[in-house]
Amino acid sequence: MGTWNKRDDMLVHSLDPYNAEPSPDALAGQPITPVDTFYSRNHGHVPTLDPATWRLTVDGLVARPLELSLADLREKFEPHTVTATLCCAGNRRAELMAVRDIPGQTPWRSAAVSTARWSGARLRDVLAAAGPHHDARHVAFTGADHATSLDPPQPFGGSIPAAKATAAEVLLAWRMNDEPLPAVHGGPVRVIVPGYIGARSVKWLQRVTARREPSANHFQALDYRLLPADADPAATPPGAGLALGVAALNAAVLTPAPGAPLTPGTHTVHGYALAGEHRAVTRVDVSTDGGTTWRQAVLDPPAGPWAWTLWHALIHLPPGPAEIVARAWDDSAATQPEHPDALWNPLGYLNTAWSRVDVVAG
Ligand SMILES: Nc1nc2c(c(=O)[nH]1)N[C@H]1C(S)=C(S)[C@@H](COP(=O)(O)O)O[C@H]1N2
Ligand SMILES: [Mo]
Repeated sequence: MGTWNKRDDMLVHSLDPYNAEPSPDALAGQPITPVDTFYSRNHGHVPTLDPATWRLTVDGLVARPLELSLADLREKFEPHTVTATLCCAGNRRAELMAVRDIPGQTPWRSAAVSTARWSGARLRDVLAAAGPHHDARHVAFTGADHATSLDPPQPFGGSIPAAKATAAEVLLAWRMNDEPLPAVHGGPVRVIVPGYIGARSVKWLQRVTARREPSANHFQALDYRLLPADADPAATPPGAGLALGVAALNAAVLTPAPGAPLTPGTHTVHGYALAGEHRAVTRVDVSTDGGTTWRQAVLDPPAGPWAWTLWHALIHLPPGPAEIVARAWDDSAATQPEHPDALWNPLGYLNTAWSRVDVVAG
């Protein structure tokens, strides 16, 4: 067992803050990611909070501010379970960094993504108990951790529109895969915002605030934004660029691994695909000639409307080098862009380019 009870074969980008993604073959073909395999993305030290003394404050534009213990959440609200995929907005950043450097950011490969069964109370039920004002258009979350990259360190936070906050799938979760939510994943209680970038699923939740405007927290106002390619992040005012929320259509090859020595002949390619909010993955194409010809992958039925689509395809490799390429389509007939060059952005978010893996047969 590695750090935070993770598998020894995690790719650990940094130990503190702990940033690690699983070996891609550990995700392949597994609809639910075991807790010891689930990627983890942290901006500060993991806080260890005592579930017995933990309290959640619900405040802002509400008629009745609340202070809730974990026992209150369990006893006063109906429990719900949602199978949801979390994907970091920086997933696949390494391919953007190969186009042009992105200093100071984690070079995530294709596995900053995982799926779990999350159980807890619906955020909308908790908000309803507090009675939000009609002009509360956003719901902000604040965590207990402090981002060590900021001077002075600030708590991690973010917000989602009220329309999403009151949707049935958004949870205040205290269980992950039917176990108590582990500290590294935000225990005792975290937010789960299915269909949004991972950053909005705030861990170690302390405060839920109904607001007129989006959160002013660094990670909403300045970070997790899609800036134009020519913008200087250091000179960008708060709120500039596009605030990332809804996740984007994406897909990646999980196996075979890049550079894998393979025998000529038939092999199975495994991967995942994700659609944006309220969209479904309808097709995944796989090519072994860099995208000149394609065949369709077999899609596994997803574990629910908020879970990834796992897929596999049989390929035939003649002797020699081959480039395996995958791309997904959604139910609006949108597909992914061909090259990361077209997507490069100064903070390195949302690389949704065709996934490419070079292998050699022979
Ligand atoms: N409080 C807090 N919440 C957080 C973060 C964090 O650093 N602090 N990281 C966010 C990001 S960027 C992602 S991708 C997910 C990662 O969740 P995981 O560590 O459970 O995989 O948590 C989000 N919630
Ligand atoms: Mo993230």
